[in-house]
Amino acid sequence: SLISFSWDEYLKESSSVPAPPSCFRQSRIPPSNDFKVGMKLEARDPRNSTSTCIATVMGLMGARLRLRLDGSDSTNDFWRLVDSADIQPIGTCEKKGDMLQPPLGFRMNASSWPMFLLRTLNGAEIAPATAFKKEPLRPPQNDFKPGTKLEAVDKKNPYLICPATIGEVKGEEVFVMFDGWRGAFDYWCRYDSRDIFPVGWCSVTKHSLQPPGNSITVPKPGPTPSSSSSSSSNPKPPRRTMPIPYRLPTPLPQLPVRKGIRGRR
Ligand code: MLY
Repeated sequence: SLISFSWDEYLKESSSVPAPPSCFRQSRIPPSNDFKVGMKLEARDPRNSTSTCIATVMGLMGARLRLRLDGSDSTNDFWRLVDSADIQPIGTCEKKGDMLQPPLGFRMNASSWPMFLLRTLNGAEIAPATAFKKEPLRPPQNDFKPGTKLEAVDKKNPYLICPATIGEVKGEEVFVMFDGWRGAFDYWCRYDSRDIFPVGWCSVTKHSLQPPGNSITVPKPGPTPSSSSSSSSNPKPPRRTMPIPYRLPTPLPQLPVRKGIRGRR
């Protein structure tokens, strides 16, 4: 049946639990999104983190903004939360005695930057200071536990937030595993990353949440019955998604071309 994804049912089916909200560097009450498409602001250049640039809001989803650096092209858009420390009101940079920089890959020659800056800001809609929310504090330590569930940004498709599982915890880092995607999108990040969210975040902020992928999961190879077991009090080991072994038929059947599947990333 074509019913939408439900965490309640999914957690029961997988007999798993959400990572506690206190583990995340996210507000307990998610911030409202008071930005509008077209508004301008200052943003740290993701490709050159020492420089502050002018950016335009290209889109909004939940508590996130799709941003484009003025003078850059449409292929380098990025997403930030409204309470990200990477964004600030126009004028903040100058107040600190810093200078606004052209983005990495500025499409004109550098000498035209001052005039470009004047023109891009002339008559522009400036995001009000009240739309920028204070970044939440980082939790004092990495309290994530393997096997617990969360919602995470797919870094290869950063407009997407997906159901995921903590695979490993090592020092200040966690391994984020995307449920049903055979490990292809998994990544390590810091425990205080702004790209990971407690279960329910998308629902409360009205951000879309992808359903899990359809790759089946199999338990990680563990100790064989012959080897003596020592861990009886340990938490349940995380389940790793693995490819199903298969043999290609010969000759290969000609599959119909499905629009929107081929070539999408
Ligand atoms: N381009 C891919 C998108 C895959 C997304 C995977 N995430 C949700 C973990 C596709 O079209 O299938």
